[in-house]
Amino acid sequence: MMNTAIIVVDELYDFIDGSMACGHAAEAVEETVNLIRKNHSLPVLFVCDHHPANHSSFVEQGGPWPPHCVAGTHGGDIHEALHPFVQEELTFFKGCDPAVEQYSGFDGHNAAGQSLAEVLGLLEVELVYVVGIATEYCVRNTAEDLLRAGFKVSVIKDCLGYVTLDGHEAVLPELEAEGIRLI
Ligand code: VGL
Ligand code: ZN
Repeated sequence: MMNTAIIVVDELYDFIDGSMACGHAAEAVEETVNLIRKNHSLPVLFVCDHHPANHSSFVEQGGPWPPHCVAGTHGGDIHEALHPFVQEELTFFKGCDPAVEQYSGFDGHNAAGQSLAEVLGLLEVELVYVVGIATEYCVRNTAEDLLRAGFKVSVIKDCLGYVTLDGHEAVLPELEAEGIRLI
C-alpha cells in the first residue's frame, strides 16, 4: 500500500454555514469524518483559509468575495466534528498576506513555518486523498499543485462542498482528465 495522507481543505465555518456557505458542505464534513475513521492510521493534514480583515479578495478591497475566514474569528475555525483529528503541526494556513489570493493549500504553512509540501515530504507521502471546500477553488488548486509536485492524487467526491453545483460538476471531469483520480 502506498504511503498515504488525507488532506482536508477549508472545512471552516464560513464555508459551511457562514458568509460563504457552500452547497453540500455539512454533508462533506460528515463524510470527511467517516473517511478519517475508516482510514484511522493515516495522517490528516488540514488546510485553513486564514485572512487578515483587509484581505484583497474581499469586496471592500475590490475583490470577488464577502469577508470570510478572518484570522481569530469563528468563521475561520475548523468544524468542531473534526477537532479530534486536528494536530497543530499538521495544520496549514494560507491567504495570510493581504495582497495575495492563495487558493492552493500547497503553499500553506503551519505554526512552525513548514509548508504543506515540506511536511508531506518528511512524512514520505506518495498518495494524497483530497477532500473539502470548495471544489471549484481551493480543492481544485490544491489537488492540481499536488499532482504537479509528483504526488498521486485522489479526490473523494462525497467529501466535497461547492460554490455552485454547476461549477462543481464542470470541474470534476477536468480534474480527471488531468490525471487526478475521482473516488
Ligand atoms: C475559497 C474562495 C475564497 C475556497 C477560499 O476555500 O475554495 N474560495 N477563499
Ligand atoms: Zn479566501
